[in-house]
Amino acid sequence: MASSMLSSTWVSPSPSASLSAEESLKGGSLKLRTSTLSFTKEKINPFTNGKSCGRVSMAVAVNASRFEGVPMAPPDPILGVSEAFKADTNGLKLNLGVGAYRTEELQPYVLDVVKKAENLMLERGNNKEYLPIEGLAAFNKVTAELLFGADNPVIKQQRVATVQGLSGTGSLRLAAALIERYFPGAKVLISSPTWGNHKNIFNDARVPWSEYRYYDPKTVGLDFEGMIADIKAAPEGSFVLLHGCAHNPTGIDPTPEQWEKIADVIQQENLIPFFDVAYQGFASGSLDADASSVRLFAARGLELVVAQSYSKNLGLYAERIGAINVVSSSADAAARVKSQLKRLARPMYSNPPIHGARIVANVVGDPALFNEWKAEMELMAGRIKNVRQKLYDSLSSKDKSGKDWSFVLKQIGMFSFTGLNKAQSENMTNKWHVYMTKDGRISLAGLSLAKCEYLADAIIDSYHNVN
Ligand code: KET
Repeated sequence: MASSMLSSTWVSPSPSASLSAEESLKGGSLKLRTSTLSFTKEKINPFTNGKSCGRVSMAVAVNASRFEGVPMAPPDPILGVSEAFKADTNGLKLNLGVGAYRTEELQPYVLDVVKKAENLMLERGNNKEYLPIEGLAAFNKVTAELLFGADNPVIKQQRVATVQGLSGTGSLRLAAALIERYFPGAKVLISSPTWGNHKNIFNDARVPWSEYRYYDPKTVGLDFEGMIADIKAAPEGSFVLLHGCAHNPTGIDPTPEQWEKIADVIQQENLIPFFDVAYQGFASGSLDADASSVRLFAARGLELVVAQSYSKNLGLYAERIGAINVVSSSADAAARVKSQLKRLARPMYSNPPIHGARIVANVVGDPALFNEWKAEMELMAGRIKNVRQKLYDSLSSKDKSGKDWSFVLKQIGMFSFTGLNKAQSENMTNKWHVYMTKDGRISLAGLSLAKCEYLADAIIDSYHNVN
């Protein structure tokens, strides 16, 4: 009977908890049950704004929702922008929110190599059996090779534990779970600013984090000294989250010399590098050049963690394909780490999806398709470079204030970090129908040459006329 199923299991009460009264008023459809549970220790739940679903001290009508204590969540700062964009009926609207590649016609793009890889699957009559917990072996092999280079000693010596993950996000989440379980109390240092979801991932995994300086608004460049000082000050054994290339949201990467210095400090201070590689090939157009930061750390014999994503570089956003790689100092440690990653994955999602893994394995594992992929990626990276140049040209010619817009050209990857503040970003959306994240980031992958002038007008207006 529904009225007797009052959920007291959401927060387990202390042994002193007592159900003090129960009333069942029969008559009509109304049944009331009044109960009081007392808890010795009240837990503060960050998601419920102080209203606990478990603490019950009220009269509940059976037709009232058991989910009364669940408040409305705010829209996601990045994916929520796409939802708002869809709802806008203005013909001028432009979605520069999520980092997703569009054609010059602003249409989503499925790479030709992806279609070819999918045709191969059909020809081969591949089945849909469960994958092992660690994912598709052929994928795990090629993904580690793509990252480190096939001849890298870390691969030859079997020191990399690679587990297929639910794209970049799921792979980061798995690594966070590993940190939470085997490095209790260890902190993750993240750049300020960073991709919005990093904080969510570590919060949900209950891994403490703090920020290191990264972006200097005065120079619209890297605050290298601040970054080094903050990393140096981190407690020994902390993880340092680094964007392998094409830093999101700033588009500002350290130079090769700066990477060496970052590695020096991490090594000296006994910290653990943790790379997020979501844009391999998208920064420079070259897969190898974009992996050079990770390879530099591996070449020093450091142990490191690397999350990979194929959302952007193969356009496999919705296939949720990526990997977590943990480089250990011995093959033995790597095998143990892998066993624990599998143990963490099994109760979370059991095993990963096969479709994207097969696409990657087919493309990277076939020399002809691999070369075609590289050409298509250069094309995508090239289109973004073209709109970057045109946006800069439009801003420079239209804005008569003398402001230096050259930072647009210096930034790399899918994004431009415009320096627009929250109110200015809101003006971009409310007045100009340009959808973007409120931190001032625009995705150039969602911009066409034809829309550059319009966007420049919107940016100039927002920058000069809104405080
Ligand atoms: N790391 C970074 C730095 C990143 O920008 C993204 C995605 C991811 C990981 C994860 O991507 P996945 O699809 O899980 O492999 N960023 C874009 C999309 C998003 O926010 O989910 C974005 O910043 O627009």
